Amino acid sequence: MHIADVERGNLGATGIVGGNIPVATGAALAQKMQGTDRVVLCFFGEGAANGGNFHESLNLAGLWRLPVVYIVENNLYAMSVPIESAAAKLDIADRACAYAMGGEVVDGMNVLAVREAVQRAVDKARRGEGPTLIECKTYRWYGHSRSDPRKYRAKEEEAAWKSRDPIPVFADWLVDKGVCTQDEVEQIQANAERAIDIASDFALSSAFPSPASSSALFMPHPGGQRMIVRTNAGCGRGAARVHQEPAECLSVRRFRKPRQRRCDVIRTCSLWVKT
Ligand SMILES: Cc1ncc(C[n+]2csc(CCOP(=O)(O)OP(=O)(O)O)c2C)c(N)n1
Ligand SMILES: [Mg+2]
Repeated sequence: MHIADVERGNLGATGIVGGNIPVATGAALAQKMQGTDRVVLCFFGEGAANGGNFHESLNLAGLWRLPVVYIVENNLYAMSVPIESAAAKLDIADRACAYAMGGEVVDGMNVLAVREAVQRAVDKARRGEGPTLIECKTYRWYGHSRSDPRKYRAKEEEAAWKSRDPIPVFADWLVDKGVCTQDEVEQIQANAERAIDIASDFALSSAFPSPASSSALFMPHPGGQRMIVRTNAGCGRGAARVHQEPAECLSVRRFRKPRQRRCDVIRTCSLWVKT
């Protein structure tokens, strides 16, 4: 979730729900002021659309005709809260007219429908015709987090959405239309899994940066820095010794149960080290 790649134009996610919406709006204002033809795509959930950030941002984007496409992934739940309990109107796209921009509901399970809607909105923004709000009706397979038992929704509802999983549905469509063969689809799948394996192996086997070289992983704390450790070499003070030699571990705050991931047992713990 919390990823960013600024060099490639990904300004990152934020732990503040809806916090990315004003950031995207500011980025779109920058594009307009600099006269580029770049268009900002801004993704968020339907829960975020009930926050003030959403309304303030869309108001300014509509007023200033900014080159931004707001894409709300309406997966029916904000954590555990069903949209019916949180919004008086169930189509978020209807809110676009309040800010003088186009609003469109799209089947978020249909890859090509989403692509076409976004392409239209991007073309419009490039013509100087301002922002669009696209609402993708979709679903989230799993819980909001690993500790979410999903008691707020029915297994039948989950199964009905899962039967429309856009990845296999789109793969079948490609084969049906003769765009590619079943073998090619399986090869693409295998390549994707391999890329994920390589990336996660690289992450797990990489050394932790030292507090001096990174501000991202470490948070200031009186007397030291908070450090999040993922390790298969023990937890708590042991992990501090492995990753932070010769830092002195001040205290271990918590650790989660070991979990099995492929062949590694990974423990996650949070501790403070003296630097
Ligand atoms: C400002 C703020 N309020 C509350 C939270 C806690 N919180 C994290 S996710 C979430 C639900 C967001 O709902 P939605 O945008 O629909 O995202 P989804 O749960 O579908 O991923 C909440 C309330 C937060 N991170 N930030
Ligand atoms: Mg949601």
